[in-house]
Amino acid sequence: MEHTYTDSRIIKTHCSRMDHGGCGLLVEVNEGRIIKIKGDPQCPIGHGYVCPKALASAKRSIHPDRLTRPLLRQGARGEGQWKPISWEEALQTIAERLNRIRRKHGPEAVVFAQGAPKGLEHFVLIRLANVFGSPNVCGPQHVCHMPREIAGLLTVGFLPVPDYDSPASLILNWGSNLLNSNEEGIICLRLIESVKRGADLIVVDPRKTHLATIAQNHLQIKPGSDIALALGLIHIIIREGLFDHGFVEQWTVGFQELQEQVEAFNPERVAELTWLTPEEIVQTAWTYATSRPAVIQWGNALEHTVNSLQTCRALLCLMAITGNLDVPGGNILPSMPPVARLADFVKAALLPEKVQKMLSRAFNLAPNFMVVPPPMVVQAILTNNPYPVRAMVAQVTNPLITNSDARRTYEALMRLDLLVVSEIFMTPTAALADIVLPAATGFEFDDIGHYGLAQGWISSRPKIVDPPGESWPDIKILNELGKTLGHAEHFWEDYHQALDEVLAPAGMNYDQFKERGVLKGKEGYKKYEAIGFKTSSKKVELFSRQLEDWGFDPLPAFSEFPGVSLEYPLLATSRKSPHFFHSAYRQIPFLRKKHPEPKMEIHPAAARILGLGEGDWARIITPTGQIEQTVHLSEGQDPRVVFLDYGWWFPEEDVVSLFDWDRSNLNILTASEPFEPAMGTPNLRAFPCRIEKGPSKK
Ligand SMILES: Nc1nc2c(c(=O)[nH]1)N[C@H]1C(S)=C(S)[C@@H](COP(=O)(O)OP(=O)(O)OC[C@H]3O[C@@H](n4cnc5c(=O)[nH]c(N)nc54)[C@H](O)[C@@H]3O)O[C@H]1N2
Ligand SMILES: Nc1nc2c(c(=O)[nH]1)N[C@H]1C(S)=C(S)[C@@H](COP(=O)(O)OP(=O)(O)OC[C@H]3O[C@@H](n4cnc5c(=O)[nH]c(N)nc54)[C@H](O)[C@@H]3O)O[C@H]1N2
Ligand code: SF4
Ligand SMILES: [Mo]
Repeated sequence: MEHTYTDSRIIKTHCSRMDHGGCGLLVEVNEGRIIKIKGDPQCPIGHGYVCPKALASAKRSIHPDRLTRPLLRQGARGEGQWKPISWEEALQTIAERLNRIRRKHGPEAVVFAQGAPKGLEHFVLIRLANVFGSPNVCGPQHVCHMPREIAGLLTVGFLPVPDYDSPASLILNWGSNLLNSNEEGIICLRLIESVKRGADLIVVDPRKTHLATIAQNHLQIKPGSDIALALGLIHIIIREGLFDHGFVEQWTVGFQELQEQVEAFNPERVAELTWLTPEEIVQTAWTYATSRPAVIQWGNALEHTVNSLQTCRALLCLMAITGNLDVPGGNILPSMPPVARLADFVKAALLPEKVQKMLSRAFNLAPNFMVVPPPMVVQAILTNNPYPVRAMVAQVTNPLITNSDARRTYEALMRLDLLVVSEIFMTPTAALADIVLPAATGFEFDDIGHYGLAQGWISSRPKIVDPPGESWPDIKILNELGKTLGHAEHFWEDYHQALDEVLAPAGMNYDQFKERGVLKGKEGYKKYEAIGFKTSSKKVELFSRQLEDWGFDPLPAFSEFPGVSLEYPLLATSRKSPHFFHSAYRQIPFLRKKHPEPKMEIHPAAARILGLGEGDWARIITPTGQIEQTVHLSEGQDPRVVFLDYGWWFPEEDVVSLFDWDRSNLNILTASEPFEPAMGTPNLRAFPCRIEKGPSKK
């Protein structure tokens, strides 16, 4: 019988926690349950867009497998035996054990870990670490955003983001697939609108994505060779005099050195390195340099090789010498609204020695981004080098699936004296914990979106429904843990005060912010004309003295990394799925039905040689490990390239196998070395592999 709803209300909010969030939503609620989710056409961020993940978010909230009570491990680590305990007991136990470890090994022996930030909890976690005295907050930023952000800070003094508010003449879409990823709240609809308004589109991607099919040009690049293409484009733009002479003269340093650096990257050489044709390279250089304004939509794929920082530097040089920085329709510096300064909110002043003490201190750049790359934490746990790490407090992360070299990550987590994991579902990582804390998630508590992400706006995400059972928002968990650890003076009586603290400089509290929905910074372009660029020379540093002082290449440079061999003849790469967020949501039938199994995409010609047919299981093997995925034949990529699915585990399998965490998990194949020398990025794309027919013989 159909249920009739009596008193339904529509609440305006912002999508949250299915990814980084952003889209304005109209959520219909009845009797405490979400019954319908629609995009809000009035939202200045999403323009009414809504994706499959958001449509599934109500189902996630009421999923029967949600964690609802704090759990204490019984028996051996990973045996899957738990005892429900009260929050009081959980917090007391964690606090006692953390304080014991702090007394014995020092506060740096406790690592605070988070994956991709979802909301305010990331910054409350950093605050807790600073208050506790640990310099070690661990996160995946070395493969997510920091290569772009740090390259941006060094080169132009900010992270340039694409401006879709003003029309562009050309979009150069490079290693990004907004149609699947809507990365960092840059919603794909904005890019599509810009194309419809007349912008030309060039896509640089080893795969024929949907965007590539609607583009004027698709450069089907060899995975991992983006730096060579960027240097090749700079070579032609300088050689042909296509650069913005006025801007280069007035606003850059190191142009001469850059010109010498790219001398060797002529179209013929670049064509060999990238599998493109010299004509494609020359034409792209001309089109990019002569279309004004032109915007580079750059993505995460550029941050997944040992050339991550230098690739991003090269793209910044392109934006600069063509005069596309901070102009309407180009790559701009968004001004943030007047919210609390990050350093104040995280109480950075409590730990002035943080940079000297971080596990990543040897990486001159890594300390700049507040977080330690996970491989360094793994190394310290396993070797006590540079010092012992004995405990991890983790939230919003599933490192057994998302860290490079997953098996070594497993060994490290097994070795800890204490692992606390805050989660919404039991995951392979949570299954190894001593204490699992049930977290509330999107729609279940008041949150602020995009604080600290430098996109120029923040959004409100008011609570709409109650969280299940005894689950708590991560902000509340951290706030209560901070007080239980004995640091009440640095925390709040009630976690809602954290939200008010962020908003205070804007002259409003959370209730007033909820009414506003989105708070944007001041608009305006070419801010550098008044104050210069925020670099030491006040100009764009094509040549970076700072990098030179630190012992790194001061000019965007190309370094070779392990290529294919007879034993490992194919190049593997990956991309994000539109239906999942990294390792999450495979337990939600609405999403799983759209993508039931891990799929490897391979060209029919390559598959034929290997005897593989559509739907077969195949083993993918690298020097680090082997996994299995199903075969999907696709002419969308070069026969020398395979696209692997990323983020797989099987929530339907049993907990003792850690939900078959190592059967199809891409990161069983990846290594943490070699890595980018300044910030530790390993090769997650463009790694050589071998493929054989049949499932693993486990
Ligand atoms: N090989 C390879 N590795 C990669 C990448 C790649 O492309 N290839 N991508 C990298 C990138 S860009 C990133 S950002 C990282 C991501 O790495 P992670 O952030 O570790 O990835 P997720 O799978 O999103 O893990 C988040 C976990 O948080 C849980 N969760 C969701 N909402 C909440 C909440 O509100 N509270 C709490 N406590 N938990 C919640 C989810 O159930 C999920 O298990 O992975 C990196 N690793
Ligand atoms: N649905 C969904 N949305 C997400 C996420 C998710 O897991 N699922 N994750 C979020 C996070 S944390 C991030 S960082 C972003 C990332 O989102 P994006 O920046 O879009 O990154 P990816 O999807 O990893 O890869 C983008 C494109 O790079 C291509 N590619 C692969 N290898 C190479 C290469 O060597 N060179 C070039 N030029 N291109 C290559 C892929 O084919 C793909 O089309 O997405 C965010 N949004
Ligand atoms: S793209 Fe992200 S923010 Fe937008 S509806 Fe989908 S999950 Fe939500
Ligand atoms: Mo990411």
